[in-house]
Amino acid sequence: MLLRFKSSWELQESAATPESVFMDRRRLVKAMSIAPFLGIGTTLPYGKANAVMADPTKRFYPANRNPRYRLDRSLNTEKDVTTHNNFYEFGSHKFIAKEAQKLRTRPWTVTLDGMVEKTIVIDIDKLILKMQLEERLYRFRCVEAWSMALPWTGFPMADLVKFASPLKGAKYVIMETFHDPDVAKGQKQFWYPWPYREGLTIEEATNELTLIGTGAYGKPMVKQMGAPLRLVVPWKYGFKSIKSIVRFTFTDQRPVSFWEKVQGQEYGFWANVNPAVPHARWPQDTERVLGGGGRRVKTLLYNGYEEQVAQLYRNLKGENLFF
Ligand SMILES: Nc1nc2c(c(=O)[nH]1)N[C@H]1C(S)=C(S)[C@@H](COP(=O)(O)O)O[C@H]1N2
Ligand SMILES: [Mo]
Repeated sequence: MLLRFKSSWELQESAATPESVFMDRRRLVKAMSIAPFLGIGTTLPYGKANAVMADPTKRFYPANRNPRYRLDRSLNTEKDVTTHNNFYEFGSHKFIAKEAQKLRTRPWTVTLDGMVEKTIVIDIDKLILKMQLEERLYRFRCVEAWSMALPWTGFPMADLVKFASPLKGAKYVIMETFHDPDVAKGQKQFWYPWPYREGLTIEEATNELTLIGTGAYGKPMVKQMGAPLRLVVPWKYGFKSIKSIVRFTFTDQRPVSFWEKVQGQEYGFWANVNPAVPHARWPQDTERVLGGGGRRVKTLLYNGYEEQVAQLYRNLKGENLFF
């Protein structure tokens, strides 16, 4: 059935779906005007209107690449990166991609709270619309000694911190993943302290490298990689880069993160990459490149980002900076 464009949206709005799914009028008009196949006043198949509504941020991809961030190695293929994942909510192995498709990423609400001027609760698409997306090529290193290099899309976390207006006394930001054991069966494993939680100092969160990832390979983030938004901190071990975030809480207390609660001796707060400091279970001097047929390369201090981040840690004495 063909409907006039406007009335197809009206039909949507009267449907029994949570209010938060719907874009407000202003954004709707914007979304319409940028989609070349959707001329206002023309007709379109109902299904297409639905597709735009499903992820109205699609039009921002691919974002312009920021040329400042260069790699010393070739990019992994999209397949390498989307078929080998850590996302314990969907299973404690690497092949969770199919299971992760159960995650519903629209509607998605993000809360910014704690030591902020005023708590903000915002729809993911409204949040992304406020931010400037860009593409960056980064290395990524898991503590399990595998690594990859990929094009992320996202926005500087510094912009999110600014938007949140933290109070002067705030020193850390805690991030939290969704909690829905019916969808994410891994969250039925009661011995883990769900939801997944991670933290950064405000200085780390506002470092130029720190991204809130919304996509990769020129597309919105796939679910197994932590849609619709995740952290990307390339100088730290992978477990710091928390996926599918629903909450940012500003605080003056250093948080205890998910893996630190599980095994504090092995996974600490700082978790900066350092080839000279072996982990209890994995030596860290070299890493296996995903999709590289077993190829190993030397691991770099701060994963190669020493220039951008070393100053964050200069005055921290007596801290275990590397786990
Ligand atoms: N919510 C959540 N975030 C997470 C994890 C997880 O299990 N749950 N695993 C972490 C670990 S150990 C790594 S190495 C990276 C993996 O990201 P990737 O699957 O995109 O490579 O996600 C991190 N973020
Ligand atoms: Mo990891």
